[in-house]
Amino acid sequence: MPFTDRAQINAEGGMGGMGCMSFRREPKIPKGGPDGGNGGRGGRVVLVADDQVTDLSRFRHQVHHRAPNGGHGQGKARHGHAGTDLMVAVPPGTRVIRDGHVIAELTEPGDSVPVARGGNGGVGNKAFKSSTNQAPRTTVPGAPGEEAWLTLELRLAVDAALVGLPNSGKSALLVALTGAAAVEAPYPHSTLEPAFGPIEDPDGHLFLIIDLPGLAADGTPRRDAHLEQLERARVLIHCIDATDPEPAADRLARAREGLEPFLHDGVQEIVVATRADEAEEPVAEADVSVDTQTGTGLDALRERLLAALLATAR
Ligand SMILES: Nc1nc2c(ncn2[C@@H]2O[C@H](COP(=O)(O)OP(=O)(O)O)[C@@H](O)[C@H]2O)c(=O)[nH]1
Ligand SMILES: [Mg+2]
Repeated sequence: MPFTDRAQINAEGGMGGMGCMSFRREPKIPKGGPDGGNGGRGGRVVLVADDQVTDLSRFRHQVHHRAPNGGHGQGKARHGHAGTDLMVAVPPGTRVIRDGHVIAELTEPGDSVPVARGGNGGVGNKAFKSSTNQAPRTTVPGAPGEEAWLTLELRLAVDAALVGLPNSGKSALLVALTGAAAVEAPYPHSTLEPAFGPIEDPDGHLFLIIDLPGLAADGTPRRDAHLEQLERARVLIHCIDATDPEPAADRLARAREGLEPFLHDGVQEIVVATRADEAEEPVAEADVSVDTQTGTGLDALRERLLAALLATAR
């Protein structure tokens, strides 16, 4: 399933259970009073961030999420049980939007937000007994649960992003920096799919790097390319092909223009000339030159990247 960072879901709280109409019936008590119990309240729908979930793709086919109903009241003044909450797992980094307003950001695993209340339980006839009405036959049914349409937007907590024009060596660099296994994993078939990999500093802190193949050759953002995932990136690793005869400054400017709408203030950029092994001359605009064939420049890049990540630490 392709990487999905946006979804619409419908959440509905459970119905409240019905109030019960019942009269006490026992052999030695001919005229027992009303003893119908109340209904339980319906369950809520609660979104909870779970780090086992990596994106929003499951919601393409699971749109409706309805919590269990409350139990019905019963005779002998027994109340119905409350409906259990329906916990819906979403990836950490999910923003929850209702009626155009952000109602929650579920950043850390375990963060949660109720999105649809359960309906109130009904009222049994026992509750209507009064001095003037000893045998009420009145009950109140359970109320329907709250219903809401929600937009979910995933903004991954990526630390750095590999960006650049197509064929600028992003994928090869992600593999070289973070290890191929991480890259091959979830979305191998489309060139528009982001790939991920971790990089570790000497203290063992992990930083997440994303490879975002989102620009067309002319520098314009491609549709459905998930460039919104740049929102949390603090460092851009801007790749530029050192073997391309077109002036590097022009290519950099083109890519920067396309990326601009997706960047926030304070993001740092490291310009990396790739395929240095095949290049005739070095790229003057580059901060680092690398070549994934022999590994030249990778340590220098790693050092620079970690320094930039620490300088911009969240
Ligand atoms: N010789 C050489 N080839 C490279 C290097 N980095 C990438 N390539 C090749 O350049 C092409 C484009 O690289 P790729 O990582 O797919 O670019 P992307 O489109 O930006 O992800 C591929 O054929 C890579 O094998 C490098 O350092 N040296
Ligand atoms: Mg690629």
